This record gives sequence, structure tokens and C-alpha cells, in this order.
Amino acid sequence: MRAVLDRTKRNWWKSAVFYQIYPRSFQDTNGDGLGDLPGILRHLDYLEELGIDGIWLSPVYDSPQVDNGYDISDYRGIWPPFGTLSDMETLIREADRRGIAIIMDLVLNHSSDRHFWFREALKSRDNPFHDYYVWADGTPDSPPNDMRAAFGGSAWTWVPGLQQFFFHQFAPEQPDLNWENPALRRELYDMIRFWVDKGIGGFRLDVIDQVGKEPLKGITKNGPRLHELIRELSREAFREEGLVTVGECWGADLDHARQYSNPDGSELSMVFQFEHIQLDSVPGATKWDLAPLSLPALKRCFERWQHGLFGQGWNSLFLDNHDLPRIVSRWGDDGRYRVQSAKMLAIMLHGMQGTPYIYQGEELGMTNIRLPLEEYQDVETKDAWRSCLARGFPEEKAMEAIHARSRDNARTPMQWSDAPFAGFSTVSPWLPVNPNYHEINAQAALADPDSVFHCYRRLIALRRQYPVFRDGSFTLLEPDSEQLFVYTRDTDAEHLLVVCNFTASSVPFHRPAAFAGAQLLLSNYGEPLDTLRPFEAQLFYTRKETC
Ligand code: TEU
Ligand code: CA
Repeated sequence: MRAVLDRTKRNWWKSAVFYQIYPRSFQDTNGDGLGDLPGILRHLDYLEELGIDGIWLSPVYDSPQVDNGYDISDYRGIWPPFGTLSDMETLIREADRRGIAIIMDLVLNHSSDRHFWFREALKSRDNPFHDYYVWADGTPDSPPNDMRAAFGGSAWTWVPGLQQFFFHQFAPEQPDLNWENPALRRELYDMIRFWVDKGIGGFRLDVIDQVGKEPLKGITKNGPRLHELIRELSREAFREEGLVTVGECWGADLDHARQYSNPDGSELSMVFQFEHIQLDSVPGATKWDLAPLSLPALKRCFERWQHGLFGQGWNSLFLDNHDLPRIVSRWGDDGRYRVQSAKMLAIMLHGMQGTPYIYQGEELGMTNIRLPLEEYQDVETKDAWRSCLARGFPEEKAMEAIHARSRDNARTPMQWSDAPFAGFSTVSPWLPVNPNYHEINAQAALADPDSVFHCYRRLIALRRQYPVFRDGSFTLLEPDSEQLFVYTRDTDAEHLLVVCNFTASSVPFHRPAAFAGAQLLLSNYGEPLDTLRPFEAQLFYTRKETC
């Protein structure tokens, strides 16, 4: 039996590994082609075997599903196709029995336009809920400014009945909440307490860096009052020591991240920042403007964050989530070296300081999918096709960008077995199953000691065993190498070396003298040679001489 973390302890999450579930695509149990809460319950043993300490659950609240639940119409209810509140309570209890915390996804920047507050707000300018949203006067054809919404079109939508625009950073069905209104903030805090009282272990905060917005000045991320608002949220809603909170912050630089994850606990536990994940796009352009990844740039980016938050904050470590393409297809090789490169990327990431997040299927080395345009479901992808063509992309180039970057790459159903529909469902699912499920599935991975799954399982166990993973300082070696990512981690007592070959070629490498007699903790090949094999990764460990 693995040791379970004591979640009442301050900073327990620094020793934890989290696993993200996108419920729609995890496991269908009632034959409607959509994943559900009982489906998560069915696989808790699988997650326990993997060794994770918590589940970040993408939104399960009631929602019209314009953006797959990131448009919430009732923060205290469960979307009926996912199950009931009682299913949720069972999940919290059963997960807890296995030492697994449930981290809920809170979307506090905007609600659904079907939420009671917004329906009331539409009734009149002096309705008490009107000020829960962000409005501007004007005339239908002259919005206050030219801000654009993330999923296309203007960020301002006209309401003829009120003779006003409302502001939305995402779809028009996702109106932005007005955090300047104290009554709104109070409602949000009370709602959070409702879930804390149900035994929730913490929260992931959707686009939380956008709540200090000042749209009339064109400010969305990192507004002037942002950290003040976060501190109030933390004080009022996240009082317990043991709650883990992770903010999704596309706008976070090191300075902001130090404030958010300040060790004094006044804001959040940690944030997701996205610098590394944007290095393979044309700078200043969109995510659809593909560019090759520079390995030296990636290494310098990780080095800056590892150094920048050392002792002054806390990193979250991730390569995949429900918005990102599959990492093995992106920075690895999803053909011949799929297994080796998926393991290499895992070792590269999990060797660093921070709390790792594994996205469902990443532990199987699941890959991107190439669908015909009409089979994509994602609101962002649909807009991408229109906007890429409008920007002059030829159709093939737009399709190539979608195949590489669509969020639906991450959202295809979880591949459990080689049964029909990969064991995800008994009927054709809401989004096609990747046809490679005959080869890539959990059943096969569990049975194969050399699978990607078992590599993640060992990494999680090693992180628990050796304090250097949590505490060690970071030193980048070979910074200019275009092929190798090599670093060490150090405490007074322990010394760790991580060596990764990012290419499909053999690359000569001589281990530093300090690691001559070191123990090989983990590798994705057998015993080390003088040359690193394609996508080879090695973890070496020594204890330091004490005198
Ligand atoms: O994503 C934040 C966000 O800014 C996304 O638009 C992101 O830029 C895009 O997905 C990258 O391709 C969060 C959620 O993770 C996402 O699923 C939601 O659609 C979005 O917020 C709105 O709630
Ligand atoms: Ca279902």
C-alpha cells in the first residue's frame, strides 16, 4: 500500500501528483456516448494503481455546454447527463477512501448566459443582478472598443432591450462577471464554501488572471486590482490550510507567479503558466501559426521558472490539458518512437521541482487525431477554421493547423481497451475514438511492464521516495545542445541527474564525473551505453558523502 498524504498538512500538495479528468471523455456508463460521474468511480482503482493524489475534475456543473461546461448555469448543481449531486458525493467519498482528493474546476470569470443571474440582468438596467455583469452604453454599430472575443467576433454583444452591450472574453454565451460588485463576490465565496463543506480538496481556477479586468480601458489579464481580489478570495473562501488552489493564468510572468504562489499562502498554492507551451507558435501571433520548437529556448524557459520560483513560490508542471494537443504528437514522435518519446517527456517534466499534472490518456501515450472538419465539436476549432481562412491561410494550411492544435485532440474518448469504442462507451461517442485504440489502451498498458503507464507509475513512486524531487535546486547542463535536455537537482544529501534525448538519432553523451557510480533509478531503455538512443531518458541518483 502506498502512503497517503495528510491533506490537513500545510503544503501537502508540494509532494502530490494530480491527474486531470475531462468527464465528458473519461467513461460512459449509461450508453449515451458521454462520460459521466459513475464512469469516474469505475476507474478509481486504476488511478490508485497509477499512484496519483488528486483529481482535477473539469467542470461537471449544470451547463448548456456551449464550451463543454466552462459555461456554468448552476454552480451548485450537476449537469444531469453527468449524474446527480449524490453521485458527486459518492465520488468524493470513494476517492477519499483511496487517498485521492477531488479538485473542482471553478469558472469564476464568467457564467453561462442561461444562469439565473444573467437572465435577471437582461430584464432591466435596475434589476439587482444587472450589475453582476459588465455593461457599456452605445449604439448597435459602435461598440465601446474593438476588443475581440477568444472564440471569434467582438467581445461586446448588443442587447436591444437594454440598449447596452455586455462584455464577454469568450463566446457570447459566456458573459463576463463583474468582480467590482461585492454582492457577486460574496455569492461566489458562499458557493465555494458549499463545495468545501462537501469535502472538496481544492480548486482549479479558470482564467483567474482575468477577473481584475477593466474592459473599457482594454485591460483583461493582470488588471490593476487583480492580486487584491485574489487575496480577498483566498481569505474569504479558501480558509482551510489544506485546500489546494491552482490558478489558470495565461498572462502570468514570473513576478505575477511569485505573488500568486507566495509561500505566505495569501493568494493561491500555485498557477499554471503557459510560457513553455507557446514556444512553438510564431511570437505575437496565434496558436494556429505553427513554428518549430527550439530546444535551447525550451530549456531556458524551464530554467528561468525553476530558478525564479525556487524558495519564492511553487511551480505546477504540465505538458497536456484539455485545451492542448497531445504532447507525444507535439514534441515527441507519435510513430515509431511513441512509447520511448512519451516516457522521455514524462521523465523530463517529472524530474523538475513543482507539482505535476497528468492529463487523462497522457499516461498511455495517447496521440492527436486527424478528423475531417465537420467532425470537430470544439467552439474554438470551429472559429479557427473561419478566422484562419479570413487571414488568408490556404485551406490545407488551416486544416494542418487544426490537426496540430485543435483542443479536440485532447478530448477524444479515453482508450480503455480494444473493445468497440475503446471500452469508453457501448455506442458511438460524442467525439470519435482515435482509431489507434487497438494498440494504445489502458488494458494493454497495464499488462505490459514496459508501457508508458508503468513509467508514469514509477515516476510518481520515485517522487514520493526521494525528497530531492520536491526540494532540490535545479541546474541546467548543456544549455545550447539542440538535442539533449540535461539537468541536475541537488539537496545537501542527494544528487539527481536527468538526461533526455529529444531526437530520433543517437547522440553521444558523457555523464558528469559526480554520477560515475550513480544508481540508475529509471530509464526508457535498458542499461546505459556511451551513446543515447533515440528519445532515451535516464534518471541517475546518488547520495552525497557526509563527513
Ligand atoms: O481556457 C482559457 C483560455 O484562455 C483558452 O481560450 C485558451 O486560450 C485556449 O483554450 C487555448 O487554445 C479556459 C479553459 O481551460 C477552456 O477550456 C475554456 O474554453 C476557457 O477557459 C473559457 O472558460
Ligand atoms: Ca453517460
